[in-house]
Amino acid sequence: MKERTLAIIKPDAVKKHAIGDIIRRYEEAGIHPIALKMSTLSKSTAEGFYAVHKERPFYNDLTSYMASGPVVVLVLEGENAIKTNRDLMGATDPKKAEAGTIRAAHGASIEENAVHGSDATETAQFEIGFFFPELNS
Ligand code: IDP
Ligand code: MG
Repeated sequence: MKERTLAIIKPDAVKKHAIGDIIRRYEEAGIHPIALKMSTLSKSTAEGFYAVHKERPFYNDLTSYMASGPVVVLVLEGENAIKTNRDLMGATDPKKAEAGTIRAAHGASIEENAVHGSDATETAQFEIGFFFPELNS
């Protein structure tokens, strides 16, 4: 099933100059960017995006980190894009991420783990609309 997912190349991966490598992995996996922008999120934008995590102990650190430098936000489209991207990303903790995944290659820590990817249909719809309201039908 052709679907869409939201991905973010996080500040640590942008700083390491891994944008090109990460987008190449999306393209090789058949999940193609249909929208893309680079910007530095404000703290309140990061808080809104991660509102689902607001009760978690790492929420304040996570949202400060996400606002600490430029990110690349992408909508990816392809067959089973949500799961394809989650498989490409690897486990949240880069130390536990399978070899060959983006987080194994570029993640620095459980927080600075290189990429975000929507985890389900509903979250993908919310996240795409959050950054690209013009795309939501
Ligand atoms: P996911 O990104 O693999 O879906 P989530 O559990 O949704 O993982 O967590 C969202 C983000 O919060 C993670 O990607 C990571 O940056 C950060 N995070 C998750 N767990 C921890 C933690 O235990 N300590 C610090 N940051 C965390
Ligand atoms: Mg998540």
